[in-house]
Amino acid sequence: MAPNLDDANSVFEFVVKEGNGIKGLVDSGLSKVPGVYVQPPNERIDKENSIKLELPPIDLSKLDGHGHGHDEVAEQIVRAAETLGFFQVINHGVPLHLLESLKDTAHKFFGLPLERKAVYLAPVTPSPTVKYGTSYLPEKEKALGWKDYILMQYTDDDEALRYWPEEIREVLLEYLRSSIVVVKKLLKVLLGNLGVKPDDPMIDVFIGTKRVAMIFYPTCPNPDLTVGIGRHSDIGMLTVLLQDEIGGLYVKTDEGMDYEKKAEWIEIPSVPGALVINVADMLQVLSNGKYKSAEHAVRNTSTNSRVSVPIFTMPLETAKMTPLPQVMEKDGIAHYKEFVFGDYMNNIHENALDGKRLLNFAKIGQN
Ligand SMILES: O=C(O)CCC(=O)C(=O)O
Ligand SMILES: [Fe+2]
Repeated sequence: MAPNLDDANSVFEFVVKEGNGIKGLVDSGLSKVPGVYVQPPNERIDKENSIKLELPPIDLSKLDGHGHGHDEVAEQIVRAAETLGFFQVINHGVPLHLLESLKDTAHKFFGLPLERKAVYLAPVTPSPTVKYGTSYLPEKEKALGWKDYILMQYTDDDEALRYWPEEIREVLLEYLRSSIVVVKKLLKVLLGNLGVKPDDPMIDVFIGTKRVAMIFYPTCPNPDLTVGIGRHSDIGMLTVLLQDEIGGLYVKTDEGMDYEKKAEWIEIPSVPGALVINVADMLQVLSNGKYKSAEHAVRNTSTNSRVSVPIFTMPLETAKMTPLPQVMEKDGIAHYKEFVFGDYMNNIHENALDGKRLLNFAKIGQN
């Protein structure tokens, strides 16, 4: 049944509980967003106070060789991770036809009838590793995000082939396989720069948890008032993100950033064939703060729906996190305490999005 748009409970029931999502809300016809989607002014993404990222995409094909080309690219990667914490890569080895197919598949999935998607709502999903939903933590947020998503945790191919939605599993598995190769290359460069020679078992601990999502940001009648995803940093090691040509991903600059602060927000422009890479919290911790896990958010548009396909690589839940000994030898002072990654994750799942507040959990002198 169509919701009563003036009644927050009715909207919540329709969008969140029944699983119609924002997609269902938009399809039911609306000329302005319901009140629960209106963000407080300080949480909105002010386009007027933004600039586009000028950093050209980094050409990863040169990483495969040795010598000058390799070192130059490695330096570009390190520099980007130390300053903004976001960069784009091209010639990454993930097939371009696969990227196109992922975007099409995401549109098709969210266009499926409710029954095909609602079976993956948290209370009924056949596997805890697959979850269809909307916003971030709708039960905990004051204002909801204008997005629907399907999120999967990867354990092995058999499990994925059994439980992930059949419409999307093949492309996602191929995307995961080829992107993990990219993540490993980048981590070798980033950890290598810290004086660490990571072997395979070490990398397997650091990126032992892998999640992949398809996110759908439907057309929004009031994009100035809403956010697709509010300010947050990602919790793991590195995130690989495919965004489409609509754009809308913004990084928030902050005082502590070694980046020329020209605006409050830096838009990561859509570059055909590129993947966006960002540093997440655990890489910031391991590097004792050298690499920056930047706050970012997504702005909606009134003219187009947008899709994105992120892969979140994270440590094993049991992994101990603390600044790496090689970094400590140089730095002397640790800015983060030792903790178990699973505890960090549990902490995030209990809190609505609030920028990088979560990292305080790991900061020395904060609690
Ligand atoms: O959709 C995007 O561009 C960003 C998504 C994101 O930041 C996230 O899911 O953590
Ligand atoms: Fe993110």
